[in-house]
Amino acid sequence: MTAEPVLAQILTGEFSEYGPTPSLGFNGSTPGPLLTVRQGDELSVTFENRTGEATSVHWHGIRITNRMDGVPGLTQEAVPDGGDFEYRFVAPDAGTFWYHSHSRSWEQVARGLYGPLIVQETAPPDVDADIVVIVDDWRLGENAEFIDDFDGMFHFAHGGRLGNYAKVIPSQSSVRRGDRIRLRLINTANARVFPVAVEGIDGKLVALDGMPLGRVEEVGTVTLAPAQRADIIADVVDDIEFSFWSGQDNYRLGLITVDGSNPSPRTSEIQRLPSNGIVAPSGEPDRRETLRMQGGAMGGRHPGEDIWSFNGVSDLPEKPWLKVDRGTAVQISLVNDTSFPHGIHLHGQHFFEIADGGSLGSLRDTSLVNARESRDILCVFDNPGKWLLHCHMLGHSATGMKTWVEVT
Ligand SMILES: [Cu+2]
Repeated sequence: MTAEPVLAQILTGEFSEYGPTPSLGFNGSTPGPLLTVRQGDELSVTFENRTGEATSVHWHGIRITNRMDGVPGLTQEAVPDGGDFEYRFVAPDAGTFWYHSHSRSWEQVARGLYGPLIVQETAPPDVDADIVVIVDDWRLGENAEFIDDFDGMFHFAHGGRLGNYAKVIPSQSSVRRGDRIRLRLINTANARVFPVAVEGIDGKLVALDGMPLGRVEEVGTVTLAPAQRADIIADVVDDIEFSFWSGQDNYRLGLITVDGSNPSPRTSEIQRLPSNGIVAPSGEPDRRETLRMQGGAMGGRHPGEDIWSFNGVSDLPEKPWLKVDRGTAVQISLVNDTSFPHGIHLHGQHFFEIADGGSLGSLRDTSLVNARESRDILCVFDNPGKWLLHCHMLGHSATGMKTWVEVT
C-alpha cells in the first residue's frame, strides 16, 4: 500500500463544478482501498511512504501485536518519505475497523490518509450487500483546496477542526428494494461527532466499534464520535438517506438509491452477530483509576504545559500513566472537566462502557464523553505492550490530550 498525494473529487452534487481537491491517499485514492480479511487471518501490508513527509499507519481497533500499532515514538519510528515498513499482524476479531495515519494525524487524516479495514466473520451473516459507509467532513476553501489552518489555535482549543462540508462515501451507490444489507458506518472525521440518522431501512444495530452487541438494538440515531463505528443489518424499504442534525439544520449526507427490487426478500429475523469471545470480568475490578480531561477554551484550567491534559499532564509522559500486569481488570472513570466533548481511544484492546446503574454496556475502543460529564469504563488489559490512550479529536491529542499504558 502506497501513501501518496492524490486528487479527490470531494465536492459532489451542486458543488462538483469546483473540481478535485489535492489530498493524501493510499494507492491513488482517498479513502484508501477497502481491505478485507477473514477473522484469524494474517494481514501483510508492505507500506510505502511517498507522501513527502514522515508518516505511519495505525490499524484502529485491531487487538494487534504492539509493534504493528503504528504509533511513532511509542511502537515504531515514523516512516520517512521514500521509506517503507512491513506491517504484518493477525486480525483476531471480526468486525468493522479502519486504518489511518498516526503521524501529524490531525493534518494527515484530514487530508485523506485513511481507509476501511473489514474483518469478515468465518460465517458471515446472510446479506445481499455488505456496504461500508464512510462519514466524514472536510474544511475546504473556495478553490476546493483544504484551508491550511490545520495548526490553528482556535481549532485546537475548541471542538477541533470541523469541516464545512460533510458527506457519506458508501462503497456501493445502489441497492434493491427488499435487499437485506449490512451497513458499516465509520466516522473518519477529525473532530466532528455525527448523530447519523438513516432513513429508508428497517433493521437493527448489531455492532459498535467492531464488536457485536450482546443483543440487537433498534437503530434510531447513531451517534458516532470520531473513529467510532456502527454496524447495521437492515432490509431496504426505500432510498437510503443519511443525514445529521448539525445544530442548526438537518444536513443531508447522501444517498444509496433503490434500483429495482429483490424478488425473494428475506423474512427471517435479524440475528445478533457471533461474539468475538471477549468475556466480561465478574466481580470487583482489580484497580480503579480516574482519567480527568482538562484544558481547552472556556474554563479548562490545569497545570499541563499544552492546551489539553489528562490529570494535569500534557503530552506523552516518559513513564506510562498506568502500568499493569497482563489480565488486570481496571475500572477507569473518564471525567470530562472541559467545555467540549472528547472521544477517548485506547489502543490494543477494547473495554466495556459501564451504563448508568453499573451494568456493563457495549464493548468499544473509543468512548464519547460529553462536556462536563463522565463515564466509567472497564478494561481487562490483556494485550502486552505500550498502548496509546488519547482523544480522537485529533487536534486535542496533538495539543496534549494523550498518555499511555504499559501492559507487562
Ligand atoms: Cu478531545
